[in-house]
Amino acid sequence: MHDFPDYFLTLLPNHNPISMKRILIVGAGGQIGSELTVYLRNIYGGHNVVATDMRECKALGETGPFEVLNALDATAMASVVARYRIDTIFNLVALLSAVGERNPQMAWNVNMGALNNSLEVARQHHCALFTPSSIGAFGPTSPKDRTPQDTIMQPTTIYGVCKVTGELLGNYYHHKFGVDTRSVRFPGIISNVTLPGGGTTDYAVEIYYEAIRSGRFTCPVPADVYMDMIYMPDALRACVELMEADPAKLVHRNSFNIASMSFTPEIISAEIRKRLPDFAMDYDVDPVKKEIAESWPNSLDDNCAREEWGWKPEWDLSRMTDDMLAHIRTKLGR
Ligand code: AKB
Repeated sequence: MHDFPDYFLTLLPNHNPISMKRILIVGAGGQIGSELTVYLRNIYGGHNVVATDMRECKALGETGPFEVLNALDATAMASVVARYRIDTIFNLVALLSAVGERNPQMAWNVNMGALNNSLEVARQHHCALFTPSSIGAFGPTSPKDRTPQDTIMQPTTIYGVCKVTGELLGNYYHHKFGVDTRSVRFPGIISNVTLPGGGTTDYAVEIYYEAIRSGRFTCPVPADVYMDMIYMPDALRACVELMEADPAKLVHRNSFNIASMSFTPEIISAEIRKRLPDFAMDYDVDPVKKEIAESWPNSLDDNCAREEWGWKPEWDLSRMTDDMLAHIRTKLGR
């Protein structure tokens, strides 16, 4: 057995002891990867989690191994996997929904190229593979409220098309080759370490920074559009809990709906105003983000994740708002 930090025992209360893993994170420099790397290193040990990104990333090299890796280079990916005797890959490479609409060809090439290489390397080197899907895998013809796990998926963005294709490919590699592929459909992720970039839900991160920085925010998404969101600590825990789940209990694999909170720009702004009464918000709606946001579900039904691997969110909008404002105040020195 390995020595794990004390909090580790409370991390997965309903699960078997955590297995030892040697993990590769592809695209570790982004919003999820920068925090997932540290989170996984705290659980599995720094030297067992290899962070990689296209660009040098000093901070990720301070707590464990870091390699510059282009996820579109399958040979280079396979060589890192072999060198570090990796058994689990987290592929986090993706151009997000709004930026994808500016260059659909590039979004397809990057998102599918990184996934395809991760699947093939996982197959050849007998690795498990986690790849996030998204609420963006749904589209205007999906049921809007409490969108079910298994339902119509006809997204109207290239990002969503990549996510649906990725889910199908993940299931295909599991059935055809026995690769242990698993995934969750992430809501918009709210965090205070690394900014997201190019997403439709990014406003829900930017609003907190601007609330502290200037006390005002111009919102690019219409006032009354609901989207599902999740706070980073819940998102990180979901990754580990799913990858540690007993495979015999998984009816689904790619990909699980998970949910924790759903709100509109007006609701999050009112929540901030409870703490900062002078906070003001106006709108300059971006037509691309409007169309995307309106095509996505208002909220997801996450019952399958709850039943099959014990998913349960711990953060709601109020608690997250307290935490976000406190962290960003410290970060900005205000
Ligand atoms: C985006 O807005 O594109 C992402 C997502 C919900 O997948 N944050």
